Amino acid sequence: HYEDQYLDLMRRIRDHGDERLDRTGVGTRSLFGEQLRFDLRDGRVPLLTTKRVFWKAAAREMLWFLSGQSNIRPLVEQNVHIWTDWPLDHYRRMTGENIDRDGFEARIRDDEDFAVRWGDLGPVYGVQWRNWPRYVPVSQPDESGCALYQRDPQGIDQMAALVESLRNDPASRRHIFTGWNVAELDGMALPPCHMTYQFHVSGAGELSCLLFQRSCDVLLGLPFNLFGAAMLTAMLAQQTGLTPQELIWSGGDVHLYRNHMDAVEEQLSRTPHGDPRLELFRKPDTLFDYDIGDFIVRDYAPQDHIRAPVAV
Ligand code: DHF
Ligand code: TMP
Repeated sequence: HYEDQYLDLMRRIRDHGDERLDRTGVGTRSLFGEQLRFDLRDGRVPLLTTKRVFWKAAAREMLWFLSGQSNIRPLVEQNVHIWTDWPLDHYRRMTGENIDRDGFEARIRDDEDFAVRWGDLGPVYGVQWRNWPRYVPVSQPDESGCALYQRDPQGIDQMAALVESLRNDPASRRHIFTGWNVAELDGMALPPCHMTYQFHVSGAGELSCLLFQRSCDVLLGLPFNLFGAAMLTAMLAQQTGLTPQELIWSGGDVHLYRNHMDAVEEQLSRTPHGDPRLELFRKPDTLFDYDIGDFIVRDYAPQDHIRAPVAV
């Protein structure tokens, strides 16, 4: 079963991972440099069956990335809570106010000014994907070649460029987009984890995705990241007249948090079953016109959700 790779990775980190103290203070066990491969043909999707994965939340997150936004407000409005803890932590530290999560989300939802002030994650994924900063000269270069540059409000749309290159130059080895904008990492709530995506078109018109993830929370983050990458590959394939072939996931620091160990044991006691398929109902005009109702996962009958705390 495709999911055995995931469970084997979990087991190997549990048994052989290097124990270390991480940024969050929770502590992890980690392995460095791992790879997983998943077949994407005929709608196959690497969605875990040993626990319920809220794939619609992952899908809404991917659509939010594609919209170019970085404020959590649209996610909160759709009852997606996965990004709330970081702005919430920032708000508590800046104001000293001990607001709870529901109260914070209610203010984000009901008060636009509050959302603008406190709900933004900085220039994360969507901003870099759709609007990577570009600078244009506004003065003639002086004798040493120096000129003044101004930020062009219209940055580089890496996703639109990707669709174009897949269509017009399928054999290219440069089908890449990345969120890792070194100059802007400081302003991000978290530097991108799933940071670089490369695509490959086979001679037979099949599209594969290679994702590099520098840091991976195997229990909570990875199930979302795998679904997101498979969904993105399906959308790109549909837009460019290709068929999805394979997802190759590769991870840098691949870890289990110490406070996830009971959840990990529970999940490892279960056996994967089933063969869910991702289906797209319609073909929107562009990569940026999908909405949540365009996606359905068939034959997904997972085992119970396993609750675990996220390290902030
Ligand atoms: N930090 C850490 N430490 N781990 C992460 O996985 C992570 N992921 C981020 C941001 N920062 C992170 C964004 N993605 C959950 C899933 C994905 C995600 C953030 C959080 C999560 O908590 N999932 C739970 C609950 C999902 C829900 O309530 O909808 C899960 O069981 O899948
Ligand atoms: P770091 O920036 O110190 O590496 O912490 C980021 C944590 O979030 C780390 O545990 C990896 C995890 N993560 C994922 O696994 N997937 C994601 O999509 C995101 C945003 C974070």
